[in-house]
Amino acid sequence: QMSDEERRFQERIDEGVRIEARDWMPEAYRKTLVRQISQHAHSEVVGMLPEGNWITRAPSLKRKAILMAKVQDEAGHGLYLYSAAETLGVSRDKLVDDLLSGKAKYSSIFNYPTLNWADIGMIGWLVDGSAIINQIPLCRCSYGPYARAMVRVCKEESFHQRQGYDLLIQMCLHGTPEQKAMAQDSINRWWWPALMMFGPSDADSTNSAQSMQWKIKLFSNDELRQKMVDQTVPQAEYLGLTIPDPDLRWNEERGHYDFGEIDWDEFWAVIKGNGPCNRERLQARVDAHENGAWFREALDAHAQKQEAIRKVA
Ligand code: FAQ
Repeated sequence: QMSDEERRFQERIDEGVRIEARDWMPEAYRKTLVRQISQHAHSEVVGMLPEGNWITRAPSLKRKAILMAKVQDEAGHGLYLYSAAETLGVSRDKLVDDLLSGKAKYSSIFNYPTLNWADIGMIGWLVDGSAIINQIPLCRCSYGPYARAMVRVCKEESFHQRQGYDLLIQMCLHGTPEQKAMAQDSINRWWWPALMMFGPSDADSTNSAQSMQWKIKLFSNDELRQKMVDQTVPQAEYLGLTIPDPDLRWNEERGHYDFGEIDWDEFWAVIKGNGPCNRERLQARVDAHENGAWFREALDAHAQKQEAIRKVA
């Protein structure tokens, strides 16, 4: 049973009114947004690790500069998103604590290792590519601060996607047979995890119905996953790479590609903390936080000193 306030809130959503931080909102709406936005922020931050792993081994100065800029952008995205979450009355310290204690989720994709240089192109092409497909609709979601943060994030993600594809064009169309083989090995490992980024199938997506009613989500997990497949298959053909799915074929009647079943056991195992790199990723964040303690303490001491000076004056 909806209260009058809740009914009015839903009417505003249905009319396409943007909800702002100071507006009344149901507690469950606030909670859902904190969950999704903080999970998104954590993904950006943990997402720096797989690519950061290759900065010292980039094959040229140009590629190194591009990769450093991209990884820095992800840090920036994390910061915009933590700020968007803070407008909902939760502190960034609390959100970071939840990540470091293993309580909060972040995207499953960042629990896979980057084993060769083609993986850097593959992450840009497939992972940033999937991220854009998922995030473009979020620019129109019902919560103003999240929607506005997404506009800039999407512009940067689209540059990231292009740099990944450009890297793979170099390797696949202008590279040696060994480089092309490296790219094929990479897509063999990243294809399925990239499809898993969109979340469980609609039948198992517990949050979807409510989030769609509130226009936090505008498309279902399966709809966006289909969009990713349809958009990516021709790009793989151009690169001359084989997508590791024997069931993949164009369905003239549907006007979409049919594709094989995701290994859902693998998906849930990764989400529950048992993917190939979950422990390593979390440990890297815990170490970074502990190693940064002196800096937070120094900021605190500085603030207290300034406060004392102000009081005397
Ligand atoms: N990984 O009911 P649903 C990036 C959880 S892009 C982990 O369908 P929902 C850019 C879900 O939280 C990646 N957990 O959930 C970049 C829920 O658990 P809970 C980040 C997942 O929220 C590129 C449960 O499963 N993007 O970082 C995943 O309605 C390159 C049931 O699922 C975003 O976060 C998963 N893949 O839909 C950075 C986008 N899927 O909380 C660096 C915003 C599902 O009930 C380098 N988020 N779960 O315990 C969303 O659009 C949504 O949250 C979905 C999930 C679509 C991810």
